[in-house]
Amino acid sequence: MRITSARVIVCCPGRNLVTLKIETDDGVHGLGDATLNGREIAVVSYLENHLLPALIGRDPAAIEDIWHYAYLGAYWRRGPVTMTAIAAIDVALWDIKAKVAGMPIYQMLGGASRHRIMAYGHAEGEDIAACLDSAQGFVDAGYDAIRLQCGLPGVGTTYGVPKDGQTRYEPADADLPAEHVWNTARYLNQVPKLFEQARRRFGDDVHLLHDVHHRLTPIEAARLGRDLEPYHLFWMEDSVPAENQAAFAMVRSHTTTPLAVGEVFNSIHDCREMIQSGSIDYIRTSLTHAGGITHMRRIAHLAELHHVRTGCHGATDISPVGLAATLHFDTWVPNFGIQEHMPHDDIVAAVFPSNHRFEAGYFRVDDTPGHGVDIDERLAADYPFKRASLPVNRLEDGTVWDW
Ligand code: CS2
Ligand code: MG
Repeated sequence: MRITSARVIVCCPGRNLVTLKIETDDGVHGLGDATLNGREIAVVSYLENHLLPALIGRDPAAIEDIWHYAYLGAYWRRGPVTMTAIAAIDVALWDIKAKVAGMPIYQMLGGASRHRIMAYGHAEGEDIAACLDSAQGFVDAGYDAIRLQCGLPGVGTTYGVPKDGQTRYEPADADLPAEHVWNTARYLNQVPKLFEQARRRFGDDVHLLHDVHHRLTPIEAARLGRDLEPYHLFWMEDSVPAENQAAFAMVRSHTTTPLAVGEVFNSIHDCREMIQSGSIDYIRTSLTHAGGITHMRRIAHLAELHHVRTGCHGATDISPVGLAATLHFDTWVPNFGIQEHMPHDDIVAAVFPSNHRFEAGYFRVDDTPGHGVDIDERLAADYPFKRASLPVNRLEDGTVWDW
């Protein structure tokens, strides 16, 4: 069996999505997700100019060899663009291998470790009351886990809260970066009130999560973790910017609030220290941005040795292809924690018909060979790429800050 073609399909059915399609001389094709929110065309260029030409004529079954050819062979290693490109190839090859074997990907990995996958939904609102009303909808829908994000008094736009007119939160909503304003003090005062009211309204059993989105210093994160302890969160995510892995040990030393990190990571080296030092509880790396199934498996095995569970990134900038591959990974991985779920618009489901099911807060994959997702290329062509940039965040004095 040989690879005969490898093409990138870029479309924008409500948001930009990048798909790699690898075709073979046996007529079997595989799809991978190459979406990197706000940097899509960089990944397209890396694939089309540096990786895909070298795939033609290769054996698609040689996944490990092709992975190392793309990673070690690049010389300039790692980074989100490189590792998203490699991930797209990896997932497409796993899709092909599983289709040829007549098995769903989770069976190729070693079979199911669970019969359903717990997901968490995104409750959000411009203030505490609106956020809790949004959360009520998830409770009524049967979710066992809900992320809470709310606006801050006196701060115009903040992460995770739809702006006027947005029915669903999509941060990459402007051609060039929108500029947001941030106030840490107001945030640190507001979030404990949000969770205190949430526990009062919803009780102790529902899992509650929160995403700090990289905006605190270690001591501020330590304070927030301690202030949230009475509300026993499932996790506090991305509490500090993660280049400094040692910062997580400092936060950990001050609080028992579980710590999650990793959606911006793209290799095991980004998280090895913090996993080995026991500084985190959940690793959030995604198959789409961290080298695909082949590399994500390595990260999960390291995490398993240190009581760290997975909590894969699953925002809408992970395409249905990336999500489906992740669900097969979640079905298999022994140290599964939770799966993020931000539903795509209906039109996205039309472009990417898929077989996995979602009901009352839980995913289930079926036994369709591969990852179970395809792409309607004709329909995709009706939605051409439209540049969209993630925001830039500033403090009130104009200092650029983490978004
Ligand atoms: C967020 C993401 O879902 C999350 O946890 O951190 O939505 C993130 O803001 C986007 O993926 C950025 O493109
Ligand atoms: Mg996040």
